[in-house]
Amino acid sequence: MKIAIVCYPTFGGSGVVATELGIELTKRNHEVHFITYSQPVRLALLNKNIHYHEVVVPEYPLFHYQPYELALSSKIVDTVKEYGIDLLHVHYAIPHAFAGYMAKQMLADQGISLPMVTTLHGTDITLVGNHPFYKTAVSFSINQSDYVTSVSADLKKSTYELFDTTKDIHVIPNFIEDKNVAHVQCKRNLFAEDSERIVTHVSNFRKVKRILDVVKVFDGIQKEMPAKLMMVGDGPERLGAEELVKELGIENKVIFFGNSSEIDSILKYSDLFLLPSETESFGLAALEAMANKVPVISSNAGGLPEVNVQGVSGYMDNIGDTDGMVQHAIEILKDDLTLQQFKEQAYAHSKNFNVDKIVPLYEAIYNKALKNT
Ligand code: GMT
Repeated sequence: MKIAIVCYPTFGGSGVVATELGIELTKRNHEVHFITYSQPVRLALLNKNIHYHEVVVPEYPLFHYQPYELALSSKIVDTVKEYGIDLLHVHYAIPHAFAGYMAKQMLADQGISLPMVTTLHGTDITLVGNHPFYKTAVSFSINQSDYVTSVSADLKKSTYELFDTTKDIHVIPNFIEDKNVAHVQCKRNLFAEDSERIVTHVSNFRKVKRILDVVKVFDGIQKEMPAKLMMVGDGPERLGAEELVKELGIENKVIFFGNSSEIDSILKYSDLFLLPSETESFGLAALEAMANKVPVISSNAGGLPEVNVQGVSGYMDNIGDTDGMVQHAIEILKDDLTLQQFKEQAYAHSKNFNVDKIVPLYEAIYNKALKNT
């Protein structure tokens, strides 16, 4: 099958899911064409079945806002015609599903049918898409998609609650490769003493991630045992977190890495992962941690209870309950035997989301879309 994937080319979240999915599809003999504004971060073009088509939006002084959707829908149409694409899969509703719909219409006008699958990822529904300025167009694009998937049952529920749609939504969770591989080099001794526990957080440091809670929980942990905090990622809340770290006098225990392409190597030597988010449709970062044998302390927001199992892969507390999170973190980190048990349990649980179980669910949707559109 020839599949065009439209996504954001970003470090985490929907961009990573879309890129990893595309790469996996090529291993299953599909031809994949990424259409986006820059090369997806995790995409290495080493495979004859992977193509990348850049959407260029020429700057013109008349436009206060440059018309990305227009350039994207034109690019989709041109790519479909040039390469004989069978199906379009858009990740993140805004504006991709809308641009996809426009492309479908332009192609239909030329007698070409293009089935479109839309995957809802989270903030396109819960935060951004729900804004009154976008809501009408997002409802329309969901309803016009041939098939709609969401990354958790919770996100599916929110979509029905927030949008005017009765569309069938298929839940296909985020997925992960088996990370129990020896080739990732462990650089633990560069950052911490053997006696210290390593606590890690990875995100885009947006408000929804509650970065200050990460620092507060770590502060509680380091009062009870020697520990270091690895802060991986970058975004608007970083400055506030750095200030809180100084205020608490724990600068020598916290490392801000910025964006990193060495997430697996950092997770390999981590003992605990913190994800106290305000909202999280799934929590891919938590799953990546578990796959690297790192137990997770998270909030119980959104789809996180579908990923983190209380007392098994880690613990969950209410949003903002940093005291509860500290207590649960200490419960996991208190001795080597307990920590090892949680590490193994987290890893075992991550296998439920193995790429070989989840990617065929997307293929099944593609087959249905091709048959029924
Ligand atoms: O978490 C983010 O802020 C990035 C965001 C995105 O849209 O790229 O991630 C969302 O999609 C991921 C992949 O499906 C999910 O695992 C994240 O939970 C989800 N983020 C939120 O819902 C906040």
